[in-house]
Amino acid sequence: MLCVRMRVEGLALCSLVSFLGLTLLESTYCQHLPEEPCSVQILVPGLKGEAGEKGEKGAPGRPGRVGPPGETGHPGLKGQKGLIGRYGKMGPSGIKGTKGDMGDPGPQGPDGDPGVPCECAPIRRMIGEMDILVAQLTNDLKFIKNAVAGLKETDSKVYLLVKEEKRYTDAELYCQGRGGHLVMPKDEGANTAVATYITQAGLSRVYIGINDLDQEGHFAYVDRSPMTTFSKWREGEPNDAYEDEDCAEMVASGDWVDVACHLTMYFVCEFDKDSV
Ligand SMILES: [Ca+2]
Ligand SMILES: [Ca+2]
Repeated sequence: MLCVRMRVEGLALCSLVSFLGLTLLESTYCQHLPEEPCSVQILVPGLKGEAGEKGEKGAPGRPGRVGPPGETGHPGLKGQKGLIGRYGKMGPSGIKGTKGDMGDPGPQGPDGDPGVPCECAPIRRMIGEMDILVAQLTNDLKFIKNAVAGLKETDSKVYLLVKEEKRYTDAELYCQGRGGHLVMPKDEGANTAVATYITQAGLSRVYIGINDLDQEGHFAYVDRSPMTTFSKWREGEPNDAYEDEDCAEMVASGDWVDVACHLTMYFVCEFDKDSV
């Protein structure tokens, strides 16, 4: 330790220090000269001492700094197969495939629950009425088909050859059901028109609207209008053969023949043009 201090100043300063009560500081600085505190002292190092005994092994030092990277090592062995990865994102839709074959029919299903009892009478009645309507429509359709097949018309009449074999009265009812009668040729022109009609159809005979049902031997038209001057009976007709010929047919030549009314044959209806 080096303590430099002027003596005079030291006296004054030390007095001040003592005065200030800093006796601790004084004893520290001037402990080697108790008689003359606060004198100048020069301390010289002593001789080098002998080597001390080897100390005990010190505590482990701190870890050193990270060294530079080493050389690349040889490739290691292939590792084991890893776990299955997560599903990837859904890819875009593919092209629509071709339709496959129809599968086999499945097994029959179980029986259904029993139905609820209903008031069937009205429904049955309704179904019956519908059946009648269907029958009527079927007949109408047949009529239309006949009509399309070939109506024949003159200035005042429309003739329809019906290719359904019917008895005389049924044939007349058929024509009446459509607003007409069995054909009633009342002049040569009308008779020729009907004759041509059946000839062109390849037929040899049809019912016409003439009969003597009301009074034997007195032929009249089916609408009960009387015969006038015109008639076209084939020679030898009407002969009422077997006393059973009260109806009339027209043959391909246009001549009339009285025949039995229960025969079934095609027939020709006529309709007034005004009512068609
Ligand atoms: Ca007769
Ligand atoms: Ca006859």
